[in-house]
Amino acid sequence: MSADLFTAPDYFQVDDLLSDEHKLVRDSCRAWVKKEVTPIIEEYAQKAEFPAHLVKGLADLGAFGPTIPQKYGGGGMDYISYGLMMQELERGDSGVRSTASVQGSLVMFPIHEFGTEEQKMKFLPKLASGEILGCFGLTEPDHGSDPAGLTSNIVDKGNHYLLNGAKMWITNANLADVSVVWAKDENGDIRGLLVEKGMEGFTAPEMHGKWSLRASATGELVFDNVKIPKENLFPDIKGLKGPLSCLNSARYGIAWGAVGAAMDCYDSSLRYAKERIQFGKPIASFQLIQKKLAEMITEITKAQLLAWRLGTLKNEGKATPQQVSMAKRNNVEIAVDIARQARQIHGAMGITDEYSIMRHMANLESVMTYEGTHDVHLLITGMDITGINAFS
Ligand code: TGC
Ligand code: FAD
Repeated sequence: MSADLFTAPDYFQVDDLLSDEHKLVRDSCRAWVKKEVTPIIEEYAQKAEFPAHLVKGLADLGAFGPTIPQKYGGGGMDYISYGLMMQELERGDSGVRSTASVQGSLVMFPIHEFGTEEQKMKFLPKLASGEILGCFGLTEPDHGSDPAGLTSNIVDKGNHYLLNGAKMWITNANLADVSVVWAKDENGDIRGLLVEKGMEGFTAPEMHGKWSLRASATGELVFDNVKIPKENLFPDIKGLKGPLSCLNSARYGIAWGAVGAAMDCYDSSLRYAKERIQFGKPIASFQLIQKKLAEMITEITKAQLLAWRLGTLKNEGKATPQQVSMAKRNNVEIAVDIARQARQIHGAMGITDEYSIMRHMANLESVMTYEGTHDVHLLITGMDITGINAFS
């Protein structure tokens, strides 16, 4: 890959809306991505391997549980800092951001929100320091957009629960030391439990053959009469609102992260268009190229402002899940469009690993599907504004 010359666009002076602490967090994350991620990520994506050596650096940056209280090893930061981190990580690669999203929002968040004090003390500090990795198992082979129908189940056996079922498409499944798993109890209520690596009857094979998020590990979780100690159950949370409330936090991170991928595509396109000569002129002098670049920066600016405003609402405890859905859907969509336009601007070079464009484009196809598909988020907005459920 070419040298990382990334310069972040900021057309509406969003920087002025950030505190010194926000800028410090953003800049240290940006520098880390330049030093550690961009030099190696194409190679790992080409060989479809998770760059496990980045885990320690992510932890040192504070990317694992930035909003979790420091008492449990988290960063104790606000939601703007968290968002900026996700933006910078996804500027490097969506899979690197995924690792941070899953560890922080989908593993540490539920343990902090729903776990007992013992569960918090046992897992959170080690997750924050990257000593252990976690994963989040909601999706099943037959239940993706409709997790209410999930069939993984636990049966109360007196001194333990017996867990059966299977999860699919789980980020970091094969690497996880602890899996947050959602299964139904004998009353049909969805419950959350902590499944630990090495428990008898539990396997987590890696899935292969992805054209997207190739530098991120994805796998299955298979439970065959796994004995789960009673102390590994989240005691009080019941129903779909448990896993869905974790998604609010992760989807929020994606709303920022997608802006990072879009910025990288725009920045590379602007530079390439000014340098590439055709018909005796830089291609940036042609109106059709300028139209693409102008539309990219317009959409990035709107997405930055949407993410920032959502962050301030989250800091005030006022952001609704429906607002999160709108931001996730919009920002991923504009990022996918920008990656496609960027690929055209780069011509044939755009399909090579000299540039990050094609990798971002392929990654963003997964981002559009996971954490609720593009159309699921549209229907969430539709239901919010009409009061009518169009899902079923
Ligand atoms: P519905 O009847 O609407 O709701 C059931 C209960 O849940 C509550 N609720 C929420 N609570 C918190 N946050 C939200 N966002 C919530 N949405 C709903 C709701 O109030 C209700 O509570 P209660 O007390 O009345 O029981 O549920 P539904 O079955 O009709 O489904 C609604 C729908 C389709 C929106 C939901 O199922 C959905 O969001 N589906 C998409 C599934 C999804 O996003 N899966 C993601 C899996 S994890 C993942 O992809 C990780 S990728 C990781 C990475 O690498 O980054
Ligand atoms: P489906 O639900 O089968 O949807 C197929 C199509 O039908 C979509 O276009 C969808 O929008 C549409 N559709 C479905 N229902 C409706 C409706 N009512 N109205 C209109 N259209 C509808 N899950 C986890 O639990 N943990 C993870 O860590 C995780 N990581 C992932 C990593 C990757 C790389 C990927 C690709 C997925 C991951 N997922 C994870 C799963 C992800 O959340 C699901 O793929 C997603 O929720 C969609 O489910 P599905 O793929 O089964 O699609």
